[in-house]
Amino acid sequence: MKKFFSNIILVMGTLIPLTTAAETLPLIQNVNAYESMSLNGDWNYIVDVQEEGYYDYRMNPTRWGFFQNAKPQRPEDLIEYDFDKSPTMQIPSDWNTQDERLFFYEGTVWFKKSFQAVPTKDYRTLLYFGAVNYDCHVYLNGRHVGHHIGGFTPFNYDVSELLKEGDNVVIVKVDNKRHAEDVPTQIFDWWNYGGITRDVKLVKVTPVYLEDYSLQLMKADGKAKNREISFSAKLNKAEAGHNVVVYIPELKLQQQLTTDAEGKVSVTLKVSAKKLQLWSPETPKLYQVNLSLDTSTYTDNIGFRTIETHDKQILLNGKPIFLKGISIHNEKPNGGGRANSVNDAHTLLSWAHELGCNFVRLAHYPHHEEMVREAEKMGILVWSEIPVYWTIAWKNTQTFENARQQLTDMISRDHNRANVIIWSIANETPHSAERDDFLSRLAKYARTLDNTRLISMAMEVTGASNYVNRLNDNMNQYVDVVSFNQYIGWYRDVNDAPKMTWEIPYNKPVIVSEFGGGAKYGYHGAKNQRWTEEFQENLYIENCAMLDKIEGLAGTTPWILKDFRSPRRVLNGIQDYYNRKGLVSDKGEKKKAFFILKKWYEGK
Ligand code: GCB
Repeated sequence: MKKFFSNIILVMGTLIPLTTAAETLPLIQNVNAYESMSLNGDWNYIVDVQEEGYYDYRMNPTRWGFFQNAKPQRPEDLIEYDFDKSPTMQIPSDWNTQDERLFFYEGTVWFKKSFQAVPTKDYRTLLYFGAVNYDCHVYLNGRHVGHHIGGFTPFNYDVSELLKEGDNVVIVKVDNKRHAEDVPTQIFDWWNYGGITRDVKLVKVTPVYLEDYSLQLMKADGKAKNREISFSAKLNKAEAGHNVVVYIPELKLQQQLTTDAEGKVSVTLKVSAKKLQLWSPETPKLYQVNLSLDTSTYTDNIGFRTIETHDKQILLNGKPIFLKGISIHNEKPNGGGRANSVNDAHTLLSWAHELGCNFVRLAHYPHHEEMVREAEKMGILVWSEIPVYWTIAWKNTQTFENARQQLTDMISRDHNRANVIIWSIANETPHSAERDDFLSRLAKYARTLDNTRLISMAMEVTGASNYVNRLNDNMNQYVDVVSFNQYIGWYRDVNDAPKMTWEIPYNKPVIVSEFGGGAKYGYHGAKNQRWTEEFQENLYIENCAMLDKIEGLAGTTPWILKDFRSPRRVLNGIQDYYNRKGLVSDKGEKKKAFFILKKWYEGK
């Protein structure tokens, strides 16, 4: 019976191709400004180890897959799955911390959510996902909506043609298996949390809407009486004659514009320098900006600041700033699991604030949008990164396209955030001509998307002898800020930090994007005893003193704020699958080194 039934599937599957019935759209800017219906909450899920919900027994995609959400119609019908009888999981979340059977699981899980909708003819509906890790197929009412890869960036589809009045079913196949040609690649030092990890919603838009807009303060001489804000916007359609108004009530700035044939507008707004309060860590001022398109209005809160470099200095609003930073993973503050709420963001950033930070490195991939927005409200500058990490498949064109898409989506989501000052294109990548080609193309591409911010990447120190550390990376010419990770006192030269000297032969600002060492909270001993808080404390004392000797040091982001889950950290009783380099434990307890860094930052 089973065999016969499977054959039919095979025949049917080959005869009728699986087509995509919705349109993948460029990311909508400021999705929160739109009326939407949240699809967060309980979703049924089925763990599908061999992907039988997608492939038939000859490994051909089957049209009878789980996305059909099939139900027996007659008593004799054989259907070997039932979403409605399957367990539920709270979305957004990662499956690893929601179901103990899935703690180490890497593979496919299907998710299903039923919901009611009342579509109207005057509006279109976008199905929006904040992030899904890693590879997903989305289906609505049995039809394929789209395929997305990349675990940390948002995406949206126009599902208007598939949405029905009344009952609807969205099904998502999520696969987080690792592959050498993916971004990130097969190995990385963080937990590969799978699932629908960020918000899901249905967003109501007018048929013509503001797909993207940008407001950016132009650089100017410190003595300039007037400042210029450049505004540009783009519709989702290349249509002329639409009315766009940009209005900043507090500055009494208003401009009415009409779209050109490409559906675009742009203008330079002038404001007196005295009236404009600049965004900075001390005064994280955001202005309410009202945008309207024909009869619809949208609101955003936007800050105005400039960021640039001059020789070895980073200048915020024209003045040198030392970036007192800390690296952070996008993990919940208490215990593991993907962070996905404003509260998670607030707790993590409050610890950074307490450390005295004015800067965070959001490693090693784009964090959830609330993390960036919360940091912006709290006056914390941001380094944002894509997961081009370690050994990427540099020669593979699809890998490059994947990285490029993740960069595009990171920049499109956050390019109106005043606190984001650095786009990072990579972390600790091994030198080769292919890598230089890949990364230099990415850097140049990033500049075409945003020429107002700084480009960087976390490099490595490659030449070190007789305590002389030399940075020598061909990528120096493509970045604005030369950043590198170094682990003196942990992976290298324990207790030799005082002897180290540094040669960074580039006239660009320098950020030490990582340093640190592991300690288990509450484990005490001598300062040369690995894993004790005292060892880590001493490492910070010696490293901070050493860093003070680096010429042109413009900032640091030590590794890392909080202990985080990693499958590479297997030492029983100490690591227990946590990277222990946190200044606070996985439960939020502060280790001794926290206070060393805090003190060093107080003096900066
Ligand atoms: C690094 C990596 C970071 C690791 C860290 C470590 O250089 O950039 O992702 O977690 O070292 O703890 O070894």
